[in-house]
Amino acid sequence: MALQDHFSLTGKVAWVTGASYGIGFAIAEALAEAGAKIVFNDIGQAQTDKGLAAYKKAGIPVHGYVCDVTDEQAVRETVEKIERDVGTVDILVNNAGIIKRVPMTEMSPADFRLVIDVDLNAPFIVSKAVIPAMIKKGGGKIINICSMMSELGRETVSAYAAAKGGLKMLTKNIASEYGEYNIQCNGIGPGYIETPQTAPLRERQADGSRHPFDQFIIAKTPAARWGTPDDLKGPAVFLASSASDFVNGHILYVDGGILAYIGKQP
Ligand code: NAP
Ligand code: GCO
Repeated sequence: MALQDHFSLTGKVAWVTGASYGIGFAIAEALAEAGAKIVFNDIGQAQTDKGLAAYKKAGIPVHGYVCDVTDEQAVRETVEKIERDVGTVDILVNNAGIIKRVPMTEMSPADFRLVIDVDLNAPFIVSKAVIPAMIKKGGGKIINICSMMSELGRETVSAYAAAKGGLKMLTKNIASEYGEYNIQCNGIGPGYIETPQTAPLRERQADGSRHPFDQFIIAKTPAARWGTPDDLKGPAVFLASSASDFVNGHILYVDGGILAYIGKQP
């Protein structure tokens, strides 16, 4: 097989969760460009419809489903619909996620549990739902969208860091438990990416200056810029393709070098 053919996803079915926009949408675009049939879901009909319109505008044929990824029954039913409408899921990208930025001592247990539910329990639920068919088919790819907070903490993101740290270890455990069935489970750890989720951290100040956190991230990133969803496209195609068949349990950080850098001297 020619080297470039290893990056082809032709004939594969890829499900990207929570992919109406943001990082998930960009990853779906990339997997489609590499030849995959794309499936996505969102939590409500309105958001799913917005996603369908966005994919249509981008010229990407997709199948969209309403599914709350924390609801195991809904996930099982969605897998059945995907298998009926499109085929067995070959590539799963556990992208759906939320964050709540609250000082831990002020955070309610309910909010803590909600973040853990979406960012950690849901990847377990969705992976559990697709692995049996992957085993029957002879293999598959699972990509969990981790975070800088899989490795680092910071103020106000205790639930998110706990979830993303757990997601790193869930990734390693799926790789360990199902590698013998030719299932590769890896993570992508984006740095700070320009999406709606980080918009509050980039808001211009009243005097037109950059948000203090924005300035902080620029100083902490060797590339001296925020990432964009497009920066994640190549890594996602690599981990979704046969080019990474001997990569398993790895978290690929796409962070512009944040984790390697002490930060620019003020
Ligand atoms: P985003 O803009 O907030 O989008 C998150 C997506 O997940 C939305 O489409 C959202 O749908 C969906 N979602 C949330 N809860 C869901 C549920 N229960 N069921 C189904 N869908 C659900 O986030 P993003 O910035 O694109 O991030 C995507 C992933 O990358 C997340 O896992 C995030 O933690 C991770 N990440 C982001 C960054 C960053 O800097 N942006 C960096 C590292 C990792 P609704 O809009 O309908 O709620
Ligand atoms: C935050 C940000 C981060 C990013 C991302 C970094 O509040 O610190 O939202 O958590 O979303 O996870 O990798």
